[in-house]
Amino acid sequence: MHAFKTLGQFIIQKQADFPYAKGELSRLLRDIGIAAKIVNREINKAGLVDILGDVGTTNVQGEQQKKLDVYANEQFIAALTTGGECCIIATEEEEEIIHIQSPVSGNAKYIVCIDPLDGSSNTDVNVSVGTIFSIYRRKSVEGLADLKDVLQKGTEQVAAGYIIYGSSTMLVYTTGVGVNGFTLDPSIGEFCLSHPQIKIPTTGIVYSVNEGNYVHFPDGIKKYIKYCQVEDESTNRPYTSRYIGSMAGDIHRSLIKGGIYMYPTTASSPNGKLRLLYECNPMAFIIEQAGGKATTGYERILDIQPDEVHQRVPIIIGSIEMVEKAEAFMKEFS
Ligand code: AHM
Ligand code: MG
Repeated sequence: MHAFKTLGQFIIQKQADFPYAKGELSRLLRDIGIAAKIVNREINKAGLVDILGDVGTTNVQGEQQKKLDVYANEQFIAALTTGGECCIIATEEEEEIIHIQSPVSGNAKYIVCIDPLDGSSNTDVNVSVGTIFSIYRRKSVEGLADLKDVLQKGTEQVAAGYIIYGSSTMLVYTTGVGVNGFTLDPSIGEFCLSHPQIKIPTTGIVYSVNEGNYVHFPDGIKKYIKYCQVEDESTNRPYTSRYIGSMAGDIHRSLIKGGIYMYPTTASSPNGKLRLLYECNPMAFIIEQAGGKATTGYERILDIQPDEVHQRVPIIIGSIEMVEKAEAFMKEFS
């Protein structure tokens, strides 16, 4: 008989990595896995029911909210609230952090930063979207946790992960001891371990960037893109270009096959587009844990001290040799 391991079984087994853990983090990860399955179900039938398109409201960054954005946001908040392990949620969809003050979570010790549905402009056209999350332990010891507990450096993350709702649905996460990937088996409704101990190749042949913004990129990025396009047999150039427009999907491809993903500064986004707390930090933690690298071009992503919840940063992330090459171009030309 083919033995498989479910996410739930794996999480419990891995609790042994944290001898003093009382199981709260395990329960928190389990809750996220359950919400992901509910969101997955809704995304799968999105074409069938009246759930595509805009709600007509805008979120804190002035972007049109999609019905599925709102749905996913509600599901993750509900799962984290009832789970009782989380005291604050910071979500892309809400300007203010959410204090969970239910009797069970009044003194809970974890903070969750989450982008409930990333790349959601892709849902109307049946292209992969994702959920990205990051978990911190609260630092304050007395009273209610507050904003300071949320504004921690990425190096303080205790866990991070993403879910891709793609041709199959996958959950990938790290607790700081390697990266493991699980694929949802729809016939049994369980995430099953399919990609144990993922290591990102040290180099690859794919670069991923929205080249439509080329004229607005810093010179270092422009020069690096040109480098990717030059013919050179010894380094397998010209590289291939791939861009889904769904961060989790684009970075997942690099994680499995090797590659580089960039969202640099542009004229319209002088700090880059992607958010530090619930997009860049979790992806950076995962990629570093798999042996890759994540930088702004000048600074390690995980070392940035956040000043605000929805802060944006430029990012270059992926296979270590490719990221270091892009960094060298940034140093020389930008
Ligand atoms: P979102 O959180 O509003 O969905 O935006 C994040 C997404 C990323 O998944 C993706 O990599 C990027 O935005 C694409 O942006 P662009 O369309 O500017 O290339
Ligand atoms: Mg997003």
